[in-house]
Parts: sequence; C-alpha cells; structure tokens
Amino acid sequence: MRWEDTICAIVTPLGIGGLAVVRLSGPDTFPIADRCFRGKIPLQEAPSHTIHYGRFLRGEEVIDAVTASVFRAPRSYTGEDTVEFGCHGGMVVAELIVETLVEAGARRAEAGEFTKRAFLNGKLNLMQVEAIADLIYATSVPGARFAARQLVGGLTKQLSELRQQLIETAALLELELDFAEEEVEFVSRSELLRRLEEAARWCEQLADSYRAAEILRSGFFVGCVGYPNAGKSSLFNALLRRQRAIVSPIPGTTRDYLEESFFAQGIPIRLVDTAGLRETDDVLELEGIRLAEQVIRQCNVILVINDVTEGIEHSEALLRRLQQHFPEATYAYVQNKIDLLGDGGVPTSNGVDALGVPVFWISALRGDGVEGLRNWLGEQARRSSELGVDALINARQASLLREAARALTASQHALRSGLSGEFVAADLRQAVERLSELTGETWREEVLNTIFARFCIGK
Ligand SMILES: Nc1nc2c(ncn2[C@@H]2O[C@H](COP(=O)(O)OP(=O)(O)OP(=O)(O)O)[C@@H](O)[C@H]2O)c(=O)[nH]1
Ligand SMILES: [Mg+2]
Repeated sequence: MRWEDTICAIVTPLGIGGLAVVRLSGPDTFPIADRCFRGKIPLQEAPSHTIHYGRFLRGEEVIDAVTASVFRAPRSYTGEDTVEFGCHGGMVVAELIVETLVEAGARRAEAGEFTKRAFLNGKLNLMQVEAIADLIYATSVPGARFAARQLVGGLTKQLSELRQQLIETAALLELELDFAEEEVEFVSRSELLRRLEEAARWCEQLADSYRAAEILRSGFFVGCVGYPNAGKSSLFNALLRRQRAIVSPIPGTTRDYLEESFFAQGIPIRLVDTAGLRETDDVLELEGIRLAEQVIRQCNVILVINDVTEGIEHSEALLRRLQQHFPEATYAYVQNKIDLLGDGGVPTSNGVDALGVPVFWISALRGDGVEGLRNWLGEQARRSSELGVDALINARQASLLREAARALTASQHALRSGLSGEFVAADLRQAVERLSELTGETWREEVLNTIFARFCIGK
C-alpha cells in the first residue's frame, strides 16, 4: 500500500537519557532526510541496513552529531523507506530534529501510526500488533514473555493452517455438489467430524485462557472487603508493607476505594481497599455494594475481613452474600485482631471453614499471619495465571474464537443430521471469516481504531 505522507516522531521515551531516536518513514524519506543530514554520502545512495555518521542541520545551524540508520522498503518496521536518526538524549535535541523534518516536508506521526502502516503493508498481522501493545504495557514477567512469543509468530501459524484447512474442506464440499448425481464423497464424513470437533475444542480452549491471560496482562486483583472498622485498611497497608491507607478507630474511615500493587511470584497483585459494607434493615441489603460493585466484580480474590472481637462468625453472612453476588471470585475469610483474643482463642493453623473457604488468623496491627496470607495470594495468582495459557488471548480475540467454535459446532450438527454439503460449507466459511478477523486478513476500520488507540506516539 502506498501512502502520500512521510511521517516522523520521537520513538524513545521523552526525558533525559543517553540517546534518543527519531524515526522518519514514507515515500519521501530520502529526499527529506538529505535536506537535513550531511554525512559522507547522501542517504539516498546508502544501501539498506547501513548506519551513517554525520551532522543534522537546520539551515546552516548544526543541531547535533547523529547517526542515520537506513532501511529501504520493504525491509523496515513499517515496510516503507525509513531513516532512524540517533541523537543525544534530552528534552530538546530530538524535538528540534522532528521540527526540522516537518519543515523539510514530513508530518508528525499520530499515535500508533508506524505500526498501523506496518499492519497495512503486511509486515505484521493484527495479533502481532496487539502483542506489541501487550509487550509495551506488560506489567508481569510471564506476560511479557507470552507477548514476545506472539510477536514472532506464536499462534499465527496454527491459526492460518486451520483457516486454510477449513477453506479447502469447504471448497471440496461445494465441489461434491457438482457431482450430486454420482453421489461421490471427496471428504470422508467421519474423518471430517473428528477434525471439526478437534478444531472447535482448540478454539474454545484458547478462548477460555483469556481470563488467565488477563491476569498476566493487567494483574491479579485482590479486594479487601468487610464491615466498617474490621481492619481492611490496616491489612491493606500490612500487605503493601507501607502506610498507604488511612487507619482510624472511626468506622467509615475509607470512603472510596484505593488501589496499589505489589509483586508476588513475578505477577503484579493489585490490591484494592474498599469502604466498609453496612447492613441495613433485616434484609441483608448491603449499602455501598452497588458503589463497590464495579471494583469488587473484577477481583480475582476477595478477602472478607472479620473483626474477631465481634465474634468469629460475625461476617459469615456477608461472605455468603458476596459469594452469591460474585460467584467467580476465590474467597478467603480473614479473622483479624487476634492480638485482642486471649491465649487459646487462636487456632494454631489456618484451615478452611464449613463451606470450604480458607480461613486466615491474623493481626494486621502486629503483623501476625500477614506473611502467610501474602504467600497464599502469590500462589493463587501464579496458579490462576498458568491455567492453560499458551498465548496471551485478549477480549477481542476470545470473542472471535468463541464465534468460530460456535460455527464449527454448527457445522458438526449439519453433518450429523445429514444436511447437504452446502450447509456444512456455509458454517465452515463462517468460522473462516472469524479466524480471518482474528489475524486481520479482513478488518473493519472501527476495530483498527480501537486497537491503535492503545498505542503511543512514536509506535
Ligand atoms: N488490636 C488491633 N486493632 C486493629 C487491628 N487491625 C486494625 N485495628 C484497628 O481497628 C481500627 C479500624 O482499622 P481500619 O484499618 O481503619 O479498619 P477499616 O476496616 O479500614 O475501617 P473503615 O475504612 O472505616 O471501614 C483501627 O483503630 C485499627 O488500629 C488488629 O489486628 N489488632
Ligand atoms: Mg478503611
């Protein structure tokens, strides 16, 4: 694809640093670059993948001594002619270079524009584009690892093989129709059924790994929930190992919610402190639950904190209520303030309650038992993030995979009920379409826009 504009931007982070890089990409890259760069030879004559030392000029004025790396289309990030100027880092030089390139005929790149060109020029598929965003924003070590794997191919090969297989099968089924009189079967029905089942299962499993991938992508959410004054903020601080939230003997101290992260087993734990939940009337109507709903809903683990001095069963009804509201989370019942219990009041081990919820006995104030809880959270995060993940599936990909699986299942039904091959083929083509959207063989402008909206200028 040819573009009118030649675009430029600083591609390194802004701020003081040893080096900054300005990228220039597009059809007029070399004429524009040679208006500003003086080296031994004009960049126009430089072979691809070579680096040249020289001066970067704005008119007669020297802006910096720079290196110019030359990449000729299609062997560049964007697939277009590209020059990358390496200059001295800092707040001013790189910006002056961009300004000069703009005066020489380039335009400032929009956020994600280099990568968008790379995609439209066929240098990257859509899953690789998404992997780049994941890699840039990775907050966990395993998350970065999966993103990098996806970037260099990962699932793409398997997906295009499956897509190719389905296209061929659909074509064969359609071909059979032309020989309807002869009753030929180009495709063995039992073999086909087996393969479709396998493909549907594969798509579904990939889609299911989305929740685990979300943990690697955004972190593992843990909520501190409980009645006012139970010690939620105290535990929040103890787990973070610093005094972040305000603690006071007045119930209702925490009004909104707070979120902070700490690392456990290479995965960021995003700890949320919430306002105390109150019961109103005889119905267990929880004020504030609606407020906290969005926050609590995304929690992977909910710690229900109980003030033991109120009785060890004091918050059990609350726990059950939360389980009904948010059934997907993992729960723990945290008996807090054990320092106030006399000798013999505290069991020697943590254990589980009657409904199988793990119970922890702690003192957020003194720190007893906090380390054990911290380790348990790390273990939960690690286990949940490992569940069947071998690719970093995101929400968009998961929903396309589910739709593909549904079409594949429909094609099996069509086969089993002995429907004519054209119905089976139509379902297969549905699945093919979803897989094509996945990798971006076909795309819609809105989808591209949402994906590139995540990128920053210079990427
Ligand atoms: N003795 C003792 N006191 C504690 C413990 N944990 C918290 N407290 C005290 O209990 C009171 C309430 O603690 P917070 O951490 O503010 O409780 P909270 O659940 O966040 O309260 P709200 O935000 O008001 O809902 C404070 O006076 C704390 O010092 C503990 O383990 N032992
Ligand atoms: Mg609080």
